[in-house]
Parts: sequence; C-alpha cells; structure tokens
Amino acid sequence: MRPEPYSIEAEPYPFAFDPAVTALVVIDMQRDFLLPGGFGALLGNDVALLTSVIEPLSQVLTAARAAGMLVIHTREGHRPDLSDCPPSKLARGQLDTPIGSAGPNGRILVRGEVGHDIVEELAPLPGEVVVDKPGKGAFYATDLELMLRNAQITSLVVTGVTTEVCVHTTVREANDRGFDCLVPGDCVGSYFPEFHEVGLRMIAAQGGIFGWVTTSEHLLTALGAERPVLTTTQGA
Ligand code: TIU
Repeated sequence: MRPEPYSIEAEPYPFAFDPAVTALVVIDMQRDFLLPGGFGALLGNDVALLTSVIEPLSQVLTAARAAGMLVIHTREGHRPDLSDCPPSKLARGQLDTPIGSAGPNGRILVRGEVGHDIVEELAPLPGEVVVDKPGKGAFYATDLELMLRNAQITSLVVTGVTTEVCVHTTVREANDRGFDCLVPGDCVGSYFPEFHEVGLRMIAAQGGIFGWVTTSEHLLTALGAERPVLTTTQGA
C-alpha cells in the first residue's frame, strides 16, 4: 500500500513528504572532495569541513533504504581521455595539478580512479543508481531526469557536497523541471561555512524559491513514520 504523506518541519513551511514518490539524491560524496589530495584539496580548500556530513547522511541513507525510497548517488568526474571535460573547466584555477593529473588517490576527478569513488561509509548498495556527471548539476548531460520520470518521482531529498556548488546547481535544475526539493541542512556541506549558510537560506527564501530546508532529525522522524499529518485536522 502506498504510504501516507507526512509533514516534515521545514523552512519556509512544512514539506509534504511521500517516500513512494520521493528519491534520495546523494551528490558527489567522493574521496576527491572529502579526502586530502583530491580535487577539493587541490583547489585550496580545507576538506575536513565536509566530513561532518557523513554521519547524519549515513543515517538518512539507511532510513531511506528501509523506507524503500529510490536512492540515487552521483559522482562528478570525467572519462580517462577527458573528452567530456570542457577546456574551460580544465583550465580553470590555473592548477599545477589539474583534472586528470596524478594524485594520491589516482588521477584527479577521473572515472574508475579510487579518488573518484564514493567514501566507504556511504557506498552505494548493489542495484542503486550511480549517475556519473561531467558538470556541477546532476541533470546536465545525464539520464537522471529520464530515470526519475520513469519511476514517477516528483520530489527529491537532495544531500551531499558542496552546498553552493553541486547541491545548489542540482536543486536549481530540479526545481526548474518541476521537482519539489527538500534539503536537510546537516546532510550538505561546504568548504565555506558562510556559503553553506547563505546557500541554504537562498533555497528557502521567497516562499521556497528553490525548495525547502530541514534537518536530518526532522527527516528521520518522518521516515520513522511517527508523524502522520495532512489528515490530522479531519474530524476535529
Ligand atoms: N569546488 C566545489 O565546491 N565543488 C565542486 O567542484 N563540485 C561539487 O560541488 N561536487
């Protein structure tokens, strides 16, 4: 039987959550962004700022799987010959060790390399979708939208890194395609705390211009099916 919708406490107002039509999207929780020596670190960032995301996100991932939600993981990266990497992206930052060069976890942001893959704590289960994307947004040059439409998904819980880059781009792409996006703020992370905070505010501002923002706690409560709503006023 299709689960009843639940109301999740969120900004700017409660989010009507139905796990049957909602996918959990885990954006780019790759070693290249979370561990030293990867792409994130080469850009000059403190990668330790992202590790706090792993624990709450792993709880949400476990609960989403238990609830039977569609789970989709993404990875940013390129073919080994870099034929799908725009020259502008390759040149950006004037890095000494650009995309494709050797790092401690293999070639930077190249598919098939250890650094390109997802951290152990959040490893995809067999059968879960992994979308390899060449850009920041998960919809650009991928078959993500086709899979979501085929599965009759209308809402997304968007998690992962980084808040203002790949998460934000994906939320914006999804919003324009008509998907309702819920972002648990502690399940997304940035190298820049101020960008993280403002990025979340930008999503929920103006009546939820891009979507809703909540916490893993509220989401886990809903996934535990403790709070049926939308029907509670009936018969009162
Ligand atoms: N640099 C940065 O903040 N992010 C990225 O390059 N990619 C993702 O956000 N995944």
